[in-house]
Amino acid sequence: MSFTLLTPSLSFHQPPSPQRLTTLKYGHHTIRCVAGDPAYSDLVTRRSANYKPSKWDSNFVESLKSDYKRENHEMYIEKLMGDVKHLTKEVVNPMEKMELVDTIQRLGLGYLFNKEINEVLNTITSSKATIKTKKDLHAVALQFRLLRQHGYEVSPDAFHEFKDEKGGFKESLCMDVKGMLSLYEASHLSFQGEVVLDEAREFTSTHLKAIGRNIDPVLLKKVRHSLEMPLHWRMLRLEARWYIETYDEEDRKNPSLAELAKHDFNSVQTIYQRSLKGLSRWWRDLGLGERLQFSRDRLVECFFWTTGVIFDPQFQRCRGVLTKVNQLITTIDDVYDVYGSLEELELFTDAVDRWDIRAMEQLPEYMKICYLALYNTTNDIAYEALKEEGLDVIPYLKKVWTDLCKSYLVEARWYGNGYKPTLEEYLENAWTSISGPVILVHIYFSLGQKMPTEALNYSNTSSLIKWSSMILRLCDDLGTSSDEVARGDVPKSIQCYMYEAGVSESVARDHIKYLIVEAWKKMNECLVHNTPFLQPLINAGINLARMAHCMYEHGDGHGHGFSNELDKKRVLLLLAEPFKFM
Ligand code: 0FV
Ligand code: MN
Ligand code: MN
Ligand code: MN
Ligand code: MN
Repeated sequence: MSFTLLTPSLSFHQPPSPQRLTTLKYGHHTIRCVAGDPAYSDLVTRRSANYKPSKWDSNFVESLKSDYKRENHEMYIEKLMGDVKHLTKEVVNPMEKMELVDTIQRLGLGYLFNKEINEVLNTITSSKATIKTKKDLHAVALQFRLLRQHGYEVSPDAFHEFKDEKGGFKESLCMDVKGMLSLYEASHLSFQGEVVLDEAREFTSTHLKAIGRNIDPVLLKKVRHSLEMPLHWRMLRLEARWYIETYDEEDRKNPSLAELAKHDFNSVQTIYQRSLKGLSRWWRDLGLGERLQFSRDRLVECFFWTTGVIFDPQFQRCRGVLTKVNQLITTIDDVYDVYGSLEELELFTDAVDRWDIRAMEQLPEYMKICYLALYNTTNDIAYEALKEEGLDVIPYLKKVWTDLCKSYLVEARWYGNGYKPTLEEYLENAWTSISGPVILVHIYFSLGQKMPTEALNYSNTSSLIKWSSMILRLCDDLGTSSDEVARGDVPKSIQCYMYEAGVSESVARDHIKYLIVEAWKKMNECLVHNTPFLQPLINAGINLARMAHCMYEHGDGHGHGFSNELDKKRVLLLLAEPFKFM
């Protein structure tokens, strides 16, 4: 089989010789020994990240239980589903149709009404009715956002209507808070070169920040929420949770929608709970976290990532795979960044590249257990794909893991040599070393459908994987690099830019935030011209980037294991606390 998954082949010029002798200084003696020998391990100095133990007791996790029983509400849910379907047909006004679709999606119900949503969007694109809305900023912006989100070709030219003769947005728009908010949200779906949307984002954020309290309180709440993080960047399930609560405060809410959203949220939550309990047992039985005390034991956080990336209840198998993969990435990343010596890391990288059980022999004890956990878990994942879909995915899984380890090694060598890469050089390696390709390729083969392997080489697919990973990397650097650099690590994007451009940390951080916005534009371009079978992967790519914003919004959510109360509360809302019914 020949394939060139995700073009860049990482530089890995010197394949290590497993028997290479290493010279270590011990007092005034010089000792020569081989990495992997017990004597070697006693002599090498190791870093520590002082990661704290998991905040989530496995007893607590494995006893999670919801009072909500879907079986008791099945008939009623059926009726509510009917009500909503009926509603999508009944509403004729194009503006109301779009608002209905938006509400359905924000309540987290979009996945239940794909057919109805597509019907609505098709009538909107094909009817002349929308022309009437030309002067209504909210309508134009909402239409743009919905159509673009769903991959329709749509131009932002309509926004020029709202500019004055000097070429800027009309100041009078400031009175229209709802329209400004819609334009702000729409501007985050821009492509490269759509200057009018950059201007819109600038204009609306400035003016939305300045609005006073004299507006409708629910609208004010929405404005603040959006300024904190735009809708397009938000993790879907947490957004659903927030919106369900906010929707209850609306004067014009539809009771069937409000009820259905709560039932759906609670049912999905029970599915997550069951899955998390099983995964917690898997991790406990594996015992890897316990053996490798230096590494992050973050099963619950890894599951939280997973629900953000793949939320549909139907993708249960995929969530299982992804949680395991996330935890393995987390552990192996710590081997490279914290504990392993350069010689050991060369050996480990070589062993992964060989993908051979015999390669384990060359490794020190602590790496053997790690290697076998990776080897067995990956082979189990591949076994499932072979059994269920008749696909041999080992070459693909092996390739992404090898690329990841090679990119880790590049960083370890840079660190070892005190080398300071340019930002560009760093990023070319770092979008791989953040593990996005490992995550997305595993998702691709665990969706429970026979996925065409060639699709991974389509330029649009590679581009999606690259830019999603890039956002993950940049957000991670914003959240984690202060600690990393303090304990000893390669300069991350922020530090690379500081050295290169001779600027302060705060200027460098702003530059990284700018790069995130640019990466989003490239990712948005992947929303169009795609084949339907790639849709779940596209969603996962976008959701991975959203998760990155969510995880690192308040610092290092993953490494610190949600030590701040706000983050902890989020996990509980998502995984433990159902909506109550009167
Ligand atoms: C981040 O850690 C980390 F471990 C990630 C993102 C791996 C797991 C990925 C998911 C659960 C999505 P860290 O900041 O140490 O990563 P780098 O690459 O900066 O060492
Ligand atoms: Mn790393
Ligand atoms: Mn790390
Ligand atoms: Mn590192
Ligand atoms: Mn990091």
